[in-house]
Amino acid sequence: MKLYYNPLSTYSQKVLTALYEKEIPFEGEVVNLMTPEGRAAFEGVSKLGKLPFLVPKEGWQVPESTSIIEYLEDEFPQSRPLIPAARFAARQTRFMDRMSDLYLNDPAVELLFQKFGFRPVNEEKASRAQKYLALSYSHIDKATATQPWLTGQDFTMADCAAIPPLFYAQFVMPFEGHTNLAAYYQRACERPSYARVKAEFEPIWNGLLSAPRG
Ligand SMILES: N[C@@H](CCC(=O)N[C@@H](CS)C(=O)NCC(=O)O)C(=O)O
Repeated sequence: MKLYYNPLSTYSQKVLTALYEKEIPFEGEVVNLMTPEGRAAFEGVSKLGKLPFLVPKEGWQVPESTSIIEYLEDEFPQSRPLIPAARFAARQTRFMDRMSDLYLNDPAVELLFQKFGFRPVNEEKASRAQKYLALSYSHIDKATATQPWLTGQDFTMADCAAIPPLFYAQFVMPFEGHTNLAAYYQRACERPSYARVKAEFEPIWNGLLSAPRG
């Protein structure tokens, strides 16, 4: 099973966190979508051109981070579950996964890319992104006041989705005033799965921050 990913990509980090939680072996191939050659080569593998992308030895090749985790859940039933068996808890997990992708990950990336010049500054998009990010912060802060993880006592797909964007979100909206959110992210950093993901991407990120920009 091969995973096409980039260590800096939040959606790749979401799937890597799930793979490490589940202790499922895979072959990783790093893709660089920032260069025309890297993008063209990857579009030969997946026309969608989006990371992550999972290619099992046989059968359906899976794009979309949530679908990849659902695939892992079904195909590796002995591994640590990331979607609870109980229907209500499963629905909550899937709901928080969607909320994290749409109203935390995408806005954090929009603001980060505008801040660092990868996307043109657009006040309207920025203020919408800030609104969603603030709502997500409040929600996570409230949810984690009484439980360690987003949907309860267990680490789930919702946490795989929410944690990676929080690293970048801090650069555009600090956690100040959200002590439970800050503690939640700290807990995530101590979780072996995400700690492993972070150990791979953080040095690359720090290198980018310290590189001279023209
Ligand atoms: N909904 C997709 C989003 C994937 C996505 O946007 N990935 C980014 C990297 S984090 C990407 O491939 N961007 C390249 C592009 O949009 O051209 C998922 O959950 O996997």
